[in-house]
Amino acid sequence: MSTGFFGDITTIAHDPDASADALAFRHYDPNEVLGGKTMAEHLRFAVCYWHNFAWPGGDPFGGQTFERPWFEDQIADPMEAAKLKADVAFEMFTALGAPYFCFHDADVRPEGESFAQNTANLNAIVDLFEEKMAATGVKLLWGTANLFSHRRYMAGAATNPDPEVFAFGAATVKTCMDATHRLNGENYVLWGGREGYETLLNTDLAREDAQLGRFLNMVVEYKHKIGFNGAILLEPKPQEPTKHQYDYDVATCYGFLKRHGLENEVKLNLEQGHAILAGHSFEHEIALAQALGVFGSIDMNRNDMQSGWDTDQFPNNVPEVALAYYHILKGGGFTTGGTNFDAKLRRQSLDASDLLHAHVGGMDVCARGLKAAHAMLEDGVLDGFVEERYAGWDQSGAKQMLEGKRTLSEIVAWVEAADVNPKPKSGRQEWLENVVNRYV
Ligand code: XLS
Ligand code: NI
Ligand code: NI
Repeated sequence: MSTGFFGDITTIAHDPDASADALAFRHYDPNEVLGGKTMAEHLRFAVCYWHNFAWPGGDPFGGQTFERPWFEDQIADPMEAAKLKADVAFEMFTALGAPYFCFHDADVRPEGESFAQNTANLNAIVDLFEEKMAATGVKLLWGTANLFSHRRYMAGAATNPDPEVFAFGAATVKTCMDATHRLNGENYVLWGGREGYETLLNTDLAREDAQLGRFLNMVVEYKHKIGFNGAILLEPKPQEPTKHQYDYDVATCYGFLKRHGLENEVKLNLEQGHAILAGHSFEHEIALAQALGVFGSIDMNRNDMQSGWDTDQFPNNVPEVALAYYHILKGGGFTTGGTNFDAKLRRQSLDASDLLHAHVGGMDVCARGLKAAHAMLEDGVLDGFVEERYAGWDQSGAKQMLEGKRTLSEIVAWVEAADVNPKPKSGRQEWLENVVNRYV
């Protein structure tokens, strides 16, 4: 029995010729094959629970704008509300044909008075999810714990000066990992929302680093203990909500993982808007994570160029998205990861159909980006140029330098004997940009 929230819409089809206002995919065809994989297999779309079903539409100057039948002001029993929310959520995943979803504990279950009550509430919803996943075929891309909304976490979870908060957070992560494991989640994400500081005047950086390192090591130990085969992913973000966050960007996270012996255990979930906040581009973060062997998954969204906030808008810039997928495909594509829309409506987009249009548009933008990225790789023009640019390193003398077989003095001898006198070559950036422009 449908909740009727989306009217009579139950599925959205691929129809390139659909009329302007019709809900249809113009570019995303889950069955279209690119390089031996379907688009669905390449993109591995996930719908997030929090922005779509838990967020009331507030901003710093105003509260709730959305009226949803499962919100507190509409339904007295919070567990009934959570169930209705789940019904609507699965109706949306199904209508979109999204293979995956993602959630935080706090998005899906009512907040209890105690840890035990939170766990019981979560487990009741996980029972329900199990049934719904079996009935619909929708899978879990990742689960996570919300260790940032409740006031107990105002000074962080793992990095809190109070060990009781650390313990409460650790216990909560265990229950969320159990839930993710039960639901066959393919990853477990940790976004350190308040793992950072507001002022150095009250903060001990060395202690907080040690606490965060121990916390993540416990997560990895527990993953092995329960035999969770998914990937553990950290999600970098430089600031917001705190002034400075420890998981600043890919480079910072990699240093942290190395320092705590976790670089082979933990990978990264990269978000478009977070890359921009850190002063990078999305493709920079993806390419660096690939280069360091820690690429895991992506949170797809975009920021408003003017605002300087993490505005979590749906993507609509095909060239940008194409370069992101270019680096993903170049690294071999997703394994456990996927494309999670960590994106929300604008607060004036009140209707149920706005939720659908937002995702349909986002999925179409990703499909266009993927097609362009695949074509760029297949034609090999860009890759070929890069290979040629580094070709000198294939020569034996050059190899010896890189492999540590030549000292500085030996290099001097070689430079003198062979009269080494390098001639600069063009990097051909404008031509490369023109090449990209032909695909997007
Ligand atoms: C917030 C983060 C958050 C994570 C999951 O900025 O993107 O939504 O993806 O905790
Ligand atoms: Ni995110
Ligand atoms: Ni974000």
